Amino acid sequence: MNKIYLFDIDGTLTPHRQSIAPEFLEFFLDWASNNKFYLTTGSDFEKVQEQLPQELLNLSEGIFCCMGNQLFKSGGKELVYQNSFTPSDGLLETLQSYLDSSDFPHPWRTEPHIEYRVGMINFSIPGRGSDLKMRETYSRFDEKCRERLGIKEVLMNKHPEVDVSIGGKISLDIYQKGNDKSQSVNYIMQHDKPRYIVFMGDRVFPGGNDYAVTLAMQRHNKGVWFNVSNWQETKALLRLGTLYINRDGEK
Ligand code: M1P
Repeated sequence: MNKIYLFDIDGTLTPHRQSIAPEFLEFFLDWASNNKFYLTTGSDFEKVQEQLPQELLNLSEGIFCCMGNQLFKSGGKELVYQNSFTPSDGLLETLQSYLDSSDFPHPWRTEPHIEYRVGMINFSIPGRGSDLKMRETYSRFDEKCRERLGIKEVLMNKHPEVDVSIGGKISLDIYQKGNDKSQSVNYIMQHDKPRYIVFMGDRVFPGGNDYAVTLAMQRHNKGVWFNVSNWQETKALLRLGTLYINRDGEK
């Protein structure tokens, strides 16, 4: 197999925590019928199913959830592997201290603030129950105060056993050091052995949760990646891809 595509979901195929846009879905289903691709996300499979229709999941080679700590095949029917992660009491105490000290107003918050997923936890000051409006409110607050960046830096210094990344708009993903999205690339390289991988994500920069994918691609010396701002850019890139023939002589 020559080429495998790998896509992040939130911010790449869909707006954050929202369903795929109908006009993109139509295009992507057609594209997906002619190309091999995997999905990789910080979210759990339940959220993936909320955002992408089963028809599309069935066309994928696999779905890496929870930062690559869980892999499903056959559209979600077959669990291939999963990792476990138990946060230490010290880590949970540090998270609680941030909930106590954050300047984000308490009345605007909704529980839970910690979501236990396979191989990771997700921590959110405004809470996982935030509606769209509160997600935007916190996102603006965070852009101004850089709260999540501060939390990430402190957590990684104080708890060197974990890695922390900023995935979406209101939360941080926390998992055992090294158990990040690079697991997706390592799996594909070992099992599919493609000549190269094409990756698209919206957080391909140091500190972003897609960055580890590109580091793994560099280690394997395979592939190209694109940092996109939204699904419209992903669509434009996929359309461009059909316009040229690459050095392997394939479209
Ligand atoms: O997939 C990207 C991120 O999507 C959500 O982020 P947020 O709720 O902060 O916008 C979360 O599921 C997060 O874990 C995930 O990395």
